[in-house]
Amino acid sequence: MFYLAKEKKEKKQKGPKSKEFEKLKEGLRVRFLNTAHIMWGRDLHELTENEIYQTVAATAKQYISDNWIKTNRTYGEREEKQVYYFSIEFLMGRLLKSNLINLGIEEAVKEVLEGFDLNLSEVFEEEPDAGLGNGGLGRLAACFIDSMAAHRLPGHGCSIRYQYGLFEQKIINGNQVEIPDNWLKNGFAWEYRKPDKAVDVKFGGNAYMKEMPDGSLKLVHENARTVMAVPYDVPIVGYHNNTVNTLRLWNAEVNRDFSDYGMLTQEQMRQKNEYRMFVESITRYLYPDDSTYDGRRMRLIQEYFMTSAGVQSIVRHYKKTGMDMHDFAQKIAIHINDTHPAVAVAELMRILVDEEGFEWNEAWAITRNTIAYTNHTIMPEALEKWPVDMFRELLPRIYMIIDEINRRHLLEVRARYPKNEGKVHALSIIQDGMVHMARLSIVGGHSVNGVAKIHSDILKDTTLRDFYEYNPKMFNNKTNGITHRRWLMGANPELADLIDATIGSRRWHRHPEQLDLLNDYVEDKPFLAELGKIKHLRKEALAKYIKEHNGIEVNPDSIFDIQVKRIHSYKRQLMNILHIMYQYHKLKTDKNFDMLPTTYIFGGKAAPGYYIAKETIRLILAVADKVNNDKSIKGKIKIVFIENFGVSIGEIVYPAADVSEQISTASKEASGTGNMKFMMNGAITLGTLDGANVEIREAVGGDAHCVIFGLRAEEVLNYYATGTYSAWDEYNTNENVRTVVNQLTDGTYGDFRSLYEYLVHANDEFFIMKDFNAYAAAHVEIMKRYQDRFHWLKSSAMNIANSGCFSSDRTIDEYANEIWQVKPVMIP
Ligand code: B1H
Repeated sequence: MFYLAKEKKEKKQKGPKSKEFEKLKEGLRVRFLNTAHIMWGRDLHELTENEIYQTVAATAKQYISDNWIKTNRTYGEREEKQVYYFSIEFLMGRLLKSNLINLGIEEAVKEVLEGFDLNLSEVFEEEPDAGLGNGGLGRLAACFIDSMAAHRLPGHGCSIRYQYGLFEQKIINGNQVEIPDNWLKNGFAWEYRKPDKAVDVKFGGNAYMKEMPDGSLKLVHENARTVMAVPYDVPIVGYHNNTVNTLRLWNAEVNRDFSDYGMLTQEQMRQKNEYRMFVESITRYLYPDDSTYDGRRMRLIQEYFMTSAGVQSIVRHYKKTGMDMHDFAQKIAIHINDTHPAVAVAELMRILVDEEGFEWNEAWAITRNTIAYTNHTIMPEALEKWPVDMFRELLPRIYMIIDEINRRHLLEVRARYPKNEGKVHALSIIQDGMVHMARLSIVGGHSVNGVAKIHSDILKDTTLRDFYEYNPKMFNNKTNGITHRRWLMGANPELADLIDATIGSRRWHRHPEQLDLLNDYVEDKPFLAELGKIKHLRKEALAKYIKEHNGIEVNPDSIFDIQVKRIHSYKRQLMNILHIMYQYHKLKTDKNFDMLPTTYIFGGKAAPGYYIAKETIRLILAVADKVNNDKSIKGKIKIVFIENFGVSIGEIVYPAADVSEQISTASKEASGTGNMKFMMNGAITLGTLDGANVEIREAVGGDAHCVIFGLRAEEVLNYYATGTYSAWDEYNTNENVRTVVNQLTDGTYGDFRSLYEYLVHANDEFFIMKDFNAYAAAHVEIMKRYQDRFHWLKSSAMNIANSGCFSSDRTIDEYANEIWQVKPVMIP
């Protein structure tokens, strides 16, 4: 008996609960109608779809605001320790559905809307994604604030209100084209502008110490440009509790007295206009780089802008509650997500020393005890550093403070390692004319963590080795996680219902580790049959999406083999498409070759200036065009590139996967989080031993329920250290690879000399050719397993059953207990 979510949910409402439910519905109905009238002054049936969406959101906000006020009051009265998660990206996606789920009113809203002939799923589609992030780093921040609220932790986000989020990707004539993401054009339904909480942020000018008549020194900062930072607060709703935390997004605006245009000379007018242009450009764009950095001046301006505004507003609020500044570190934790907010170290010092009159040493102790840092990459080229000249010109006082931090730090280093200038070189925050932000973050904080076990180990052995030796105790690991509320309950309600029905309770909604109760059913045939049906349903839904958006027919009975993530050389989408070219070549030329029908699905954006990444997209599209239209292969291979992949499209894609492609060069992917979303939805991982794949393999009990291939991290690092890999030799000795690599230039798919050169003459930096045969063998293994339906479904079930440890609820508990020292707070 296979049921759909709908029938099941109706059943849930019957019985003793239903009276309460009817009351909730009636309340909602009245509020919804009133809200429509107040907002638009028109009747419901006259509203556009977008207006309906905004009305539903505004109705939901009425259920949020009471608890928001209560939460803030409770935190203040009880003087509870607060956590602030600083991140230059928060990739939130849509909020309506997750807010309704967290409020526990999704079903009621759905039925109320049905009463007006409105469909809630269609209403959801009206909301634009808040795309204020690039990929994993920004989505992690979004999952974390969801989990903090779910666990009643007093934790808030701090970021930038970009006027344009990550660009919208369009495929035009086989190439990626970037369209500005004007996500605010109809307003952002969830934000509250708080002009009374604005703070000033200063750039440029001259800073120096001036001697006072009494002989003391006082900081003077003259001729700075002052920018007004105005917060827009977004409520973050806890799951079925009363907690509502805050995501504070900062917007840059011209100063309060700006519009005073009286009696200005032409020169003054010009300066005023130039100032306005400067201010308005600060929060205009999100930089579209992922896992790499772009040393542009405006980026440093953004970093200081949000960090200074955030730290100032924390201190202001803290003082308002009447607590003693000396206890600051006992009451406040500031977490910096990668080094983009690393200037928090110097900004907090500035406030404590210049504004609060603290002695350096005490200010330093408070700062270090307050701040903690997460690293997200070992790739040295991705570590942020800024030229001293640029830094000092833009942030003169902050530079002075970093210089002093470094002077004192190096005194200690020299005391520890006498006559060892090599160590000074490796540990100095300012080195060779650059300010090293990871070094500032480590020296200025009390904790450094990586984002998966293997990543944290590699950090200690390679990128941050000298710092690890200098202060091993501060290093730790916090394996990433994803919110199971969005990525399982929200994205795959049929699967969530099957789990409820199978383990006989919904306790896993709050305690996702209890998904492991499913381990008792991984060989249960009726359960597996239902699981198979649900997967098929999700594949049909994705097939429909693909038909509508790509015009391509795909067969839901084929294997759905999916790689969705940012396009990056180290993630090796190029290896994936080369392997598909290999299979196609075999189908065409080798009568003995056969394969199971497979739909290869790609999605992801390339940074606009990343040539090889864009060429990779162009290749995928060129191969798709040829292969999809070749009738002779009888549909054995279909290739789809999903345009504009992001959070909301992900919610359709992850549940539909049979195979999760996680094929980064070992050692390069710090963690990955898409791998966890696939696993939780029952896909089998085909991956390298990189990032969290290592822990996924461990969690599912080894190689029986995932397929691992390729070079190990030690081997990769050893090749780099010794320089012994020769792509040219690999090309010449590996016939499979040579065949397809040659097709890049012989016109089979067009001219891809770029990629040919990259592999053969630029020495294939990510070992695509070296890992190619192992990757092909892994696909053979996948097909072999897929034919055994019972065992395949068992593996799928094993993946779901053991995915609970990848809920960000687990991750957040570890941060709370081991780094932040914060406890849950009950909101009455
Ligand atoms: C990750 C970034 C990143 N690592 C710089 N590093 C950026 C670096 O705009 N910038 O300057 C933007 C992003 N992002 C990712 O973080 C890792 O590659 C993933 O493996 C990891 O899962 C994710 C979350 O920890």
